[in-house]
Amino acid sequence: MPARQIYLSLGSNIGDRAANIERAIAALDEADVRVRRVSSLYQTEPKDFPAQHWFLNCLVEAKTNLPPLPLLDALRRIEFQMGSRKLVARGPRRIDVDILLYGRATIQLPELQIPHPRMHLRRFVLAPLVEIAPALSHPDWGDTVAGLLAKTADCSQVRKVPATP
Ligand code: PH2
Ligand code: MG
Ligand code: MG
Repeated sequence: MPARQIYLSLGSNIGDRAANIERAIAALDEADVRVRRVSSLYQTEPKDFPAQHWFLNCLVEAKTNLPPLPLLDALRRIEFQMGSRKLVARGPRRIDVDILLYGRATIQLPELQIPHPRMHLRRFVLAPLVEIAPALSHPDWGDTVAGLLAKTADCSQVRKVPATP
């Protein structure tokens, strides 16, 4: 299978959030997910389940030979090995790694939907994605990610963390 370009959203709101994201990115490389680009970190207001700490989120572009479901398994393993447990749906998480896009594929399985069905509703996904791939589009959208960000109804707060020199 040829390597596919994928986009992953990473988030953490428990413990040392920046260290958690850094560790997960390092673990991706060991799981046959070759990281190509990483966005800035963003401080983001919690969505869907408001009574929790703010998240740090970032976006990763990578290449992988793993088919979609083995990729999902590899990401679940990274989350589990880092001690991340999903106690509440959309609640607090040490690390969460979600697949947004897998090449130009559309996947509708109970355990995996690609493109991620809520990504256009999430400024914490779109803002870092626009930073690394503004012109990216998918056949299901008829729009670029920059267009999705311009049109999103989500007005939750997303603040880019300035790079440390
Ligand atoms: N993840 C969720 C639910 N809400 N909010 C923000 N800001 N960032 C996230 O990564 C996030 C969320 C479920 O995975
Ligand atoms: Mg998530
Ligand atoms: Mg997840």
